Amino acid sequence: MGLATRYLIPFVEDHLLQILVSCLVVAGIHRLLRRMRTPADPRADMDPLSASATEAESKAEKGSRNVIDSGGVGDVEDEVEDEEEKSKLVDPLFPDDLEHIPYKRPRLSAEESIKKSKEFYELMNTRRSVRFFSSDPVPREVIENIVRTAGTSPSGAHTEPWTFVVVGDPEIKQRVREIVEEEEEINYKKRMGNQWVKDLKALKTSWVKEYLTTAPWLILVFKQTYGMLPDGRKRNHYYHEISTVLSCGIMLSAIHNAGLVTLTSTPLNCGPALRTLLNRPPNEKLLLLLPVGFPSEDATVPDLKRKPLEDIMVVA
Ligand code: IYR
Repeated sequence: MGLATRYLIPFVEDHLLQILVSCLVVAGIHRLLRRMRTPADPRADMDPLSASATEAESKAEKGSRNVIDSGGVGDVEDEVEDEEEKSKLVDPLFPDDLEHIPYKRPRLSAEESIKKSKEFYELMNTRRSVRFFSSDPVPREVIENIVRTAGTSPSGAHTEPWTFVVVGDPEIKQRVREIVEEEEEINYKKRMGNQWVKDLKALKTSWVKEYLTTAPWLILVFKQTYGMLPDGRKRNHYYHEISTVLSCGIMLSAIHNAGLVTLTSTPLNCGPALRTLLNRPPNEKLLLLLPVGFPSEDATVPDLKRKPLEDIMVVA
């Protein structure tokens, strides 16, 4: 007590201004550090195609605060609404009294089921990623059926957060190729790094993408990060990334089933330019670029083996 009266109080009285200024500086630094620790946009590492999206674009994408980014795989925090957000709720996706109707599938015998699952596996096991395409035409109706099939995919709350842009026009294909090759050259030379380029060497990939102009069709798959209501308000698209990727898996099966080939190409950093070229709105982000057609006569694929069942399945 004596010490406080003798030293502390006179010290505080003499240095009041300095103490106040120091407190303000410390509070400022604390705020700055907190901001720096706020996690980056979780999409940044899941959306390489849009990696060069501008600040303005990402702001537009986040839009009004009632749109929750639940594109990833369900971080609880993503789904939590605060009071302010609740007051901006839009109408629910479906009426509360939405009818639930009976659903049945023909019941196969065990033998039939084994036979069919084996046949489907054998069909899918002949699928390969192909880089050499024939320019032979493929009827548009086939592409329409493939897109319809992709559209049967499950999606978060049935939001169907996908857009499939189909390109058959040679001039647009040429522009797509130019955009992709320009970025891919930088990717291979600078962005991907030595290890990645080394890992791909045997696959004979490069930044030259002839297939983008040879294949009769390109399908560009966009995920919709949120939906737009007619009045301009935004609607949450839950799990937009995983939903769209699921639709892509179904699409790959549909392409293969139609006797065609594709290449699951994911050109880094081309998303914004391709979105602009194709006049897609800011809520759409490119996920995959699929050339679709017949393989060329002299097409080859690397002699790769698939992991056996024992290596991919664990019975717990
Ligand atoms: N996106 C590049 C590089 C590439 C990356 C992977 I992983 C591949 O399996 C193949 C290619 C390209 O399309 O060339």
